[in-house]
Amino acid sequence: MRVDVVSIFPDYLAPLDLSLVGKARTAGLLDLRVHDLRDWTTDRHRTVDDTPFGGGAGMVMRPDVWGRALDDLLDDDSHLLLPTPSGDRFTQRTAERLATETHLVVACGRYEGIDARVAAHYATRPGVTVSEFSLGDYVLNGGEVAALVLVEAVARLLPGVVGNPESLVEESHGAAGLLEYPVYTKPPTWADLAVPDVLLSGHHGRIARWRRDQALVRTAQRRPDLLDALDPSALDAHDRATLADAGRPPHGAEPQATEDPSGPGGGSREA
Ligand code: JB8
Repeated sequence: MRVDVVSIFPDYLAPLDLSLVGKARTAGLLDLRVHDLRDWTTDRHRTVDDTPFGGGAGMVMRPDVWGRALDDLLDDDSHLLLPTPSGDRFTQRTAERLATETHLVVACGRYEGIDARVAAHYATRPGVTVSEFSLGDYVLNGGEVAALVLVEAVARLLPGVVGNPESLVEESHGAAGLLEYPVYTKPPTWADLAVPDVLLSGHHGRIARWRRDQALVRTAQRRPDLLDALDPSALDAHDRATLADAGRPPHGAEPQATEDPSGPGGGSREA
């Protein structure tokens, strides 16, 4: 995969030389290039911004400078990604889709953002997809941190980047739609805290069930919104019982009986 990142602070992207992403690059699995937007300025002061039409605070990035950069970098099969607080939420599903593509170009805005005609113009160019994306509901000073997040989330999904592909399938926000279970290693007691006995038992079936229950209860307690979004077919009867015990029956489950005046057997349960 080829990725181009354009920024007025290219040094902000230095962490992409390190760790897993750095290894993916040196291994030839990821062709990542970071560019200085000012390389596409034409004036003596290398100006990238100007005052907003209509007035208001701050400065806006000029479309002509961005246009020269993007005309150089985009090809006939490119995805232009624009970090912005008003974009679509970036999720693991977004990363999974992007990991199947051939060329990503990330345009990092600063100040009050990039002139809106840039996204509009490239959205009409054949062979180019434009996506505006946001990491979450908070405001950064520019798109660079979002570009770092995007590249790391996508790069680790590229074939051959993560040594053991099994570590990709079990993790939080994977296909299961649940948070990860808690993990432990040696020593078996630390700070007066013991590792749960089941994990030392060697009973692989019981361990798998305990981990699944932990994932369900944690998700119910911490991220009930994820449970509401779950495909009901992702939960079996044991899963539903675990969630009911946690006080969070899954969406669409019948409400839990509290006090039934008709007594046992007199309720609505079917035969
Ligand atoms: C100027 O919060 B953000 C974000 C903030 C920004 C720009 C881009 C992204 C450009 N401020 O994701």
